[in-house]
Amino acid sequence: MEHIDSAAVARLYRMLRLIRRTEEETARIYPSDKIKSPIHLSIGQEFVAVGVCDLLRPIDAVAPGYRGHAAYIAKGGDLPAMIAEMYGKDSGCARGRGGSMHLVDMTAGVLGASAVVGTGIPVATGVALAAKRQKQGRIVVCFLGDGATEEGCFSESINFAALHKLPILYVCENNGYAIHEPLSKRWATDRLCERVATYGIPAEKIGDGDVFSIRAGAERAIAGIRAGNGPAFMEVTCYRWREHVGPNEDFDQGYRDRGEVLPWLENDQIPRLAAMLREDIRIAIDADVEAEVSAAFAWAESAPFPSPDDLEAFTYA
Ligand SMILES: Cc1ncc(C[n+]2csc(CCOP(=O)(O)OP(=O)(O)O)c2C)c(N)n1
Ligand SMILES: [Mg+2]
Repeated sequence: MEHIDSAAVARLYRMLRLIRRTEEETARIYPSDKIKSPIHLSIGQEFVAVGVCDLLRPIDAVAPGYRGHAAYIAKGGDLPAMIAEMYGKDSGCARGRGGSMHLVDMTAGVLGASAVVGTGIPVATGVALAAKRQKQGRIVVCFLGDGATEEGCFSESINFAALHKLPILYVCENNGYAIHEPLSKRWATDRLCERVATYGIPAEKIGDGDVFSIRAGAERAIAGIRAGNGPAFMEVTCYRWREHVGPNEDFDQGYRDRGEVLPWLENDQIPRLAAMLREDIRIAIDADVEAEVSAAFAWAESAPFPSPDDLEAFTYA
């Protein structure tokens, strides 16, 4: 591991911890039914969004999928507005109409997510086309699951982005499953990066679950994108610790074995980075994160629901 400065460790640790604690709190509250939307937690996968988004500037954009809490928070999306959105409140980031799968914060550069697998890919590609034409140096990062690579729009979009040299980084969070279906039942080969490379763009797999490796990989990819060389692709191996949708574990469901998660628990980047920090710094970060998370939930809880008079607002017809 190359030298990493302590400010970067503290920054990455804080973000990992903020996302983890937000999602743990979401899972804890979920059975109370105060959270009105389905939730797809990224617990265990946070390091992907954190490593990549650490390199982005406010003007850059990210496109999260429906498992999007980590990308939203890591890009600087408003946390109280995200929690209020899950509570169905009017002050939610989508005015309480969308829930967890439809996060958006255009001020922070978080493009609106959707519940439909893969839909962020062509949208992010279109935003990258606009960014290229606007010539302000803006780049786009599109997060997608391994399942989303099976949608036709994935191939169409990367071909288009490669042809037009668009400033976009596609990041595939390969957690090995689409709902309960493992890769072995879906892909004839797992050589995803080779498939993508044939479109004429650099494609790198990061398989060690190390937030610094991901950050370094993203740094290489983004350097090329910012230099005007066109798109790049990263495949990051990760693992979903909880059930596909909902707050619980699901190792009793018969489609995967608890043994699969053990190396990932061992590799958890949060205690790893905590151990790299000076004790007093870590304690201060933890306290700060707890305060931020509880304030966000308290604000969401006390916020008003949308008025019934607004039932037909924001509809096209
Ligand atoms: C177009 C479409 N097809 C099917 C579904 C049902 N569905 C919801 S999530 C999902 C799995 C997607 O897996 P992946 O892209 O690997 O993301 P992960 O859930 O693992 O993060 C499917 C098939 C959907 N929402 N949209
Ligand atoms: Mg998946």
